This record gives sequence, structure tokens and C-alpha cells, in this order.
Amino acid sequence: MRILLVRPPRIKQAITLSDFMFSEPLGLEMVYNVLKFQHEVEIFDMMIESKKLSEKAAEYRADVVGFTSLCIDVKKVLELCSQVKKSDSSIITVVGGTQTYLNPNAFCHADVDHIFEYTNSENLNKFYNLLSSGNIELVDGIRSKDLGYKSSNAKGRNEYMLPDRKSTAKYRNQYSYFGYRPAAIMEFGIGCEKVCDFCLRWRIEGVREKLIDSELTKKDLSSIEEQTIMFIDNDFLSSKEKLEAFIKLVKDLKLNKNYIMYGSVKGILEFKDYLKELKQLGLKALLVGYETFSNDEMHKYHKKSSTSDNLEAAKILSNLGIDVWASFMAHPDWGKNDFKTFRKYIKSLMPQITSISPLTPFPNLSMYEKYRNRLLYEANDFEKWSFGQVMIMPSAISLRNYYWELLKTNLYVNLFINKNTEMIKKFGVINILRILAGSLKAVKKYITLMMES
Ligand code: B12
Repeated sequence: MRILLVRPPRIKQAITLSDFMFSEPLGLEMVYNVLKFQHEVEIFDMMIESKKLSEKAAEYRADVVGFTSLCIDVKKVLELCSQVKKSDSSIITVVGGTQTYLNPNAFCHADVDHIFEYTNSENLNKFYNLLSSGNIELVDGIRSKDLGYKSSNAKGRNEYMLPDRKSTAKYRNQYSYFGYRPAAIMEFGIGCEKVCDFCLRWRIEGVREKLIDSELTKKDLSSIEEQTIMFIDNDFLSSKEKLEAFIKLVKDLKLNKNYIMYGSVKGILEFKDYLKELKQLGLKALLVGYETFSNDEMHKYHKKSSTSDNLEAAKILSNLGIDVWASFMAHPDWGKNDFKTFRKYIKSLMPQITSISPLTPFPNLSMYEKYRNRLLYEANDFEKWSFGQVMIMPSAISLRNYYWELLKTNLYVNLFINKNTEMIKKFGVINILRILAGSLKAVKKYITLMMES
């Protein structure tokens, strides 16, 4: 069969970070690698391509068009499925990705033939064998329109498979992580034991961390040509065993690369000696969730660290010369004074880069019920659930004032906290201008939202 694998384009009306962090569609590269032995497969990345999908599908003579999807993509993916069906009703449409795992029902639509609730090499091979022979049967993890989108009820999760990095060769020089371009992404350990209240990732990957098969990791690492690798593990600093396994691997393979990782404050404090070694091996930046200036909120979020731990972690990283890309969450009950305290707190931490998300009670989180009565949008206003938009009605100040405070804080951070001159030296003017243009886009969206509210 001829299979076209598609990443949908950026969603213009959503507030996204894609201008700062724009990585390869790793899931599609994995699917490609399973299917390429028996089928013709191509990846079409619409975040980069400008050609219309129906034109591409016709030119490629696609039998199947498969889409990956994140939360904000639902409507776009459905629209693209309809476009494909309209241009050629014999093309089979398939959808997979994070959002089909979290909300498969969102894709039950006349123009969607099959939904992969979860994906592994077994159900992929079984499904395509059936499809090639013209049969459709109930397969674990897959819901098909002709079977009333019924599920076999077998529980499963997405399998971390070996990706074929060459499948995105023509796009790879555009994939980046902040100032690092080109950059690849991969995962070393899957699952997260931190189970923070606001986080979706342990729900997607499970509450026990398991290192990915070392042979797979070795093969994958050796196939990456980019100088920079971003590890998407929820917390790279989760255990001594994990850190030792990674350090040994980098030394065995004699790798000489830049690494970017997510690291918890708890891990920074516990494994500072390993951080020193990681720095020597190429660790450039850690994405750290400092979250808030309030210990009460830290406690409610089930964070395993306090606001003074944050300060200590910041000191350790600064002494080691590891950049901090900090993330925070704005609580919907904050008033003017809280935002003031928040700005002061960010200043005391002095991260290299700061991002602030309004607390987002995603429909799969228990927090959703808690805030249900204060929600500003419906669960199926998919493009709003970007983790960048205010979703909960503020309680202490008006929505307009809340946006104003967010805007002020973002400007303050961009002008006085983010170390722009240092960044220009590190990444060059062009990269920093690209990133600043992304910031301006977000600021513009905040201003529009403020005026509308
Ligand atoms: C890398 C990454 C990105 C990349 C791109 C990822 C992509 N797929 O295109 C970038 C940096 C661009 C990105 C952007 C965003 N992201 Co993001 N991202 C991640 C991250 C760190 C890893 C995702 C990943 O690669 N996982 C590994 C791969 C292998 O898993 P996978 O894609 O699910 O693929 C598996 C299956 O789903 C399947 N599959 C995937 N596609 C398909 C297609 C078909 C046809 C089939 C059969 C199977 C299949 O194959 C794989 C088998 O294992 C996750 C956090 C996490 N650890 O999950 C957040 C995450 C997915 N992102 C998230 C969010 C919110 C966003 C943004 C909205 C943030 C923002 N405001 O900017 C934007 C949206 C971009 C846009 N549409 O404009 C949320 C998603 C929530 C949701 N319900 O979807 C997550 C979970 C983080 C979080 N906040 O909790 N992201």
C-alpha cells in the first residue's frame, strides 16, 4: 500500500510555543519504520510544507493517509480528513498520536476510518495486513468506523519503537529546540513517578519509569546526525541507575554532543554530583518546572519540592554553568499583589529563559472536575486547550486584568530576566530574532484576548 503520514500544520488561532520548540514528529518516524518494509511510506510535515494535502495525496497516489494529533489539532485533523475524502473517497484515513490516546472519541467522525487509541508494532502490522487483504476486524488499540468505533477494551500504551530518522531527512535542518538548530529529540526512560497533579505525562506514559531497551537506544543514538539532542523524558534526573546508565552509554559510544533535558528540582538537589559530570559530557540546558512562588500551591500540585528548594537548585545550576529554561504556572486565584510577588520570585531565580502557562485543568486530569464551574471554554473547544490560554475564570481580579498581569509579567521577563545578550552570543542574532518574533506573536494574542474579555 502507499501510505502518507501527515503532521497537521500549526494552529494559527492557538497560543503555542512552536516558534521556540519545534521538533521532529517522532511518533510518525516510528510508524514509518515499522511499515516501510512492506509498504511505500512518506512523511508529509505540514508545519513546514505549504502544498495542499489533497494535492500531495493525489500526486503520491496515496491509499492511506495517516495523521498524528495533539490536543489543539483535533478540528484541523478532522477538516483535513474531510478534504482528503472529498478529493478521493477511496483513500483510507487513519488517526493516531497523543490526543487519540487521551480522547479517541473526539475523532469519531464520518471522514475518519480508523483511530489508533494506542500504537505498537503488533497492532500496526496486524492492521495493515488486514487492510491489504481488504478485511477489517477488531484489533486491540484500534477503533474502526465500519465496526461502530467499538473498542476491544484491551488496555495498552504507545510503544516506544525505533524511529527512522532518515524519513524526515528533507525537514531535519529546520527542527530546533530554542536556539539549538538543528536538534533531534529522543527518550531514554518512559513513564514518570512524580505524578504531579497538573501533568498529563504520567497519565500518557504510566507511573513507573522504565528505561528504554538499551540496544534500541544505542542504535537510535548512533543514527542521530544532529549535534544537539533534546531528551523528552519527563524527568531525566529520576534515579542514580538511570544517570549512571546514560553516562556509561555516552562514554562507551564516545559521543560528543549537546544535550537538553527536563530535570526536576528534587533531582537537581539529589544528584548534583552527576550534574557536574553531565555538564562535562555536554549537558547545556535543563528545563525545570519551578511552577510557583507559593508553597501552598506547590503542595496542592503534589510537587515534591518547595519554593526554597527552587532557589537552591537555581544556585547549583548557575554554579555549574548549566542554563535553566524555567516554566511556571499562573494560578487562577492570583491577584495583582500575587503577580508582583511572582515577578520578584522569578528575578531571584534568574533563569536564562522563562515560560508561564496559566493553570490548565485538561479534561483527563482530576483537576478538571474541581474547576468545571469556572471554565471559560468547553472541553471540545480543542484549539483553546494549548496550555497557553487562560482556561479558568480568575477569582481575585477580572479576566481582563488577569491578562494584563500576564502580559506585564511576560514583558518583564523578556526585557529584564531572559538573558538576551548572553543568548545572542550563544545562538547568534538570527536565532534570537526568530525567537523574539515568536514571543511577539504570543504577546499579540494576549493583547487580543485582553481586549476581547
Ligand atoms: C515533542 C513534543 C512536541 C513537539 C512535536 C510533537 C509532535 N508529535 O508533533 C513540539 C515541540 C512541536 C510540540 C508542540 C506542542 N505540544 Co508537545 N510535546 C512533545 C513531548 C515532549 C513529546 C511527544 C513525543 O514525541 N512523544 C513520543 C512519541 C513517540 O509519542 P507519540 O507522538 O504519541 O507517538 C506514538 C503514538 O501516538 C503513535 N502515533 C503518533 N502519531 C501517529 C499517527 C498514526 C497514523 C498512527 C497509526 C500512530 C501514531 O506512534 C507513537 C508510538 O509510540 C510531549 C510530552 C510527552 N512526553 O509526551 C509534549 C506534549 C505531547 N505536547 C503537548 C502540548 C500541549 C503541545 C503544544 C500545544 C504546546 C504549545 N502550547 O505550544 C504544542 C502544539 C503544537 C502545534 N500543534 O502547533 C501536550 C499534549 C497534550 C495533548 N492532549 O495532546 C504534551 C503531552 C505535553 C504536556 N503539556 O503534557 N510538542
